[in-house]
Amino acid sequence: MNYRSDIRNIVIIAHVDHGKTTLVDAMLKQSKVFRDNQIVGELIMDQGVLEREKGITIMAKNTAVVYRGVKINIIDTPGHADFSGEVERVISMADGCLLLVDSIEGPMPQTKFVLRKALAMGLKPIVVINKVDRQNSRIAEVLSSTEDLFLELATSADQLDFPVLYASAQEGTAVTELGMKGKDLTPLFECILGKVSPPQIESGPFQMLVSNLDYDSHKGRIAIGRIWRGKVAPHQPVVSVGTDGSVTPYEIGEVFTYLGLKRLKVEEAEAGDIVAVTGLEKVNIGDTIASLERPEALPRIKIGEPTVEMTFGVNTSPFGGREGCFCTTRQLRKRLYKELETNLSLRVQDTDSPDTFLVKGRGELHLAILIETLRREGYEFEGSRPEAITKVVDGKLMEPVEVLTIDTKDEYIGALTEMLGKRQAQLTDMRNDGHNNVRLVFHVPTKGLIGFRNAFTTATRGESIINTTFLGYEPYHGDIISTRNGVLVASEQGIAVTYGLNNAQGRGFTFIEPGTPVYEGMIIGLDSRPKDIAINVCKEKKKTNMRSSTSDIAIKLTPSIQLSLEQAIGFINNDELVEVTPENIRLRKKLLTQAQRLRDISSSRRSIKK
Ligand SMILES: Nc1nc2c(ncn2[C@@H]2O[C@H](COP(=O)(O)OP(=O)(O)OP(=O)(O)O)[C@@H](O)[C@H]2O)c(=O)[nH]1
Ligand SMILES: [Mg+2]
Repeated sequence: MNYRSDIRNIVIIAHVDHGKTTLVDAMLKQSKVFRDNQIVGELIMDQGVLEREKGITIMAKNTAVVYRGVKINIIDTPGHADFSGEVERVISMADGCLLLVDSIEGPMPQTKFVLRKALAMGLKPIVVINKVDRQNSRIAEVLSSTEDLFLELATSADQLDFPVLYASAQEGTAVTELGMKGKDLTPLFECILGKVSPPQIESGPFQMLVSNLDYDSHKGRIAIGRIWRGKVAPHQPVVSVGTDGSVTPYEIGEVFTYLGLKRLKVEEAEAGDIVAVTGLEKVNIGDTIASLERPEALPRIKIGEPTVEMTFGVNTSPFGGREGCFCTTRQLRKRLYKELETNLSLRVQDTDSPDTFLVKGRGELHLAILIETLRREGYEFEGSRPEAITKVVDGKLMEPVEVLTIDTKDEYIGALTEMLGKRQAQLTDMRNDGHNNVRLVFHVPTKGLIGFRNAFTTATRGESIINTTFLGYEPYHGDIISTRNGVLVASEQGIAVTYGLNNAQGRGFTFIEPGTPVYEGMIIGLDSRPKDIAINVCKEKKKTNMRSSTSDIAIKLTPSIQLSLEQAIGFINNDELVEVTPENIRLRKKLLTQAQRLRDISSSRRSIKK
């Protein structure tokens, strides 16, 4: 075995918001990959539109910097548990990892999840306690709980011997000893060079594992991954080895390596490096690209199973097809199956109904991001309520369970434990810092978490932070009875008017403003009572010749509640749907007329009696 001392491959892992992308910013800026006058902004790697809007990383991405003549390939990953599949997808490209831990929050459930993955892959971790510039940081405690985490997860003694750095990604500084004044990231770069092993390479015919795909309108499909053996050059004949071992011959088009945000065209790349190659029209993530003489497959990437499912179907509402560019079953089906090529933890299945598909993901946010992406591309469709995916093991029904961590204030403990009790959550830990801040940890079935975030934000007035991570499958805990109130349903098609909406506000909250087109069966608000009620929100006030002193006073409506897409899919019940178009998100009853809904209730009562 040989080593390539001119390269290091690292992946940056952490819980959500602990500062991974900010640290990559600082590494890029300090390694001078930009021109002096170039304006690059913040969170440079978060280039996706939704990443920018939400301020979170959704896709793992590659970049590289050069430090003292050594190229450091850096992979930034998302920290949100719903995108764990991205970490699993790219982790095999690295030899070492930077494990970031927030100096106040300390190790969180996702810190544990990603560290376990990294140690299982045999990566050499460097711990970076980040955000040391923050007031109230608890660095000593955070370090000690990080050490505990390593003790719990390490599979060999040498994994306990990890270097620790104290950093402020925001200020672009890192130091090796607490109390030292940071100047720049030199200590971090030095630590990467000194502690992360250079890539081990095997000489012999070319072999690379595809970890990502990209598209270019001229170049076509671009396969990205690490070369494990040999060399690759433009026009080289190769094969791709697929899931079933099938071998497809290709000729490499161009070869690129990374530097900063650019891909550099090169004449040759060698084992140990991370490259992008063109010319392989049908290659997939997980496939191996290899030489003709030794077409051997590398181990495929292992991705965790999805835990939540919902249906996507053609929009069957009376407004169907009005606002979208792509509204047919064929278009929706094609787009969903295409998504599988890059969204590895997603699953799509046809169902008994030809215009409905079952889509499975790693959480509500994972599915919501997909819906939002499709909607912005011009797709129009309807989605059902997300459900936890159960499975039968040895004849026993099992369901997914998650660890729920809540950072909140003392005064909300009562309300939260009551809400969560109804959702079958069990409190496993509670820590108070003596300053009115408390961390609550629960084990809760995934089904109990669906729609919980809405209720949570309202109950804690937006003052608390919620995090979830997948724990495992446990025997089914029993059904949860929906605690949501009934909804206000439009009883007629037309345009909602102030007078009609005012009547509706007499019953509860409304979701639409006057002037909104509605159809019979569309949900326009939340009832203050448990039962649904149909209301004619298009009804105008009767015109009379008589002026009455009170009734002519202009009606003032309470502003409507605008549900975001994520809130909408968490809000609906099983007999309801979310209608998604590029312009609107509407909620509706599956059965549109009141007569149909009444018939349905009485027939389900009859079947219960039997
Ligand atoms: N005070 C302080 N804030 C920081 C520091 N590093 C990051 N932040 C802030 O923390 C927030 C999250 O930073 P990101 O870099 O997006 O975190 P991330 O780990 O990439 O988040 P995800 O990719 O969504 O998991 C941003 O508001 C940053 O400005 C730091 O060293 N000090
Ligand atoms: Mg990020």
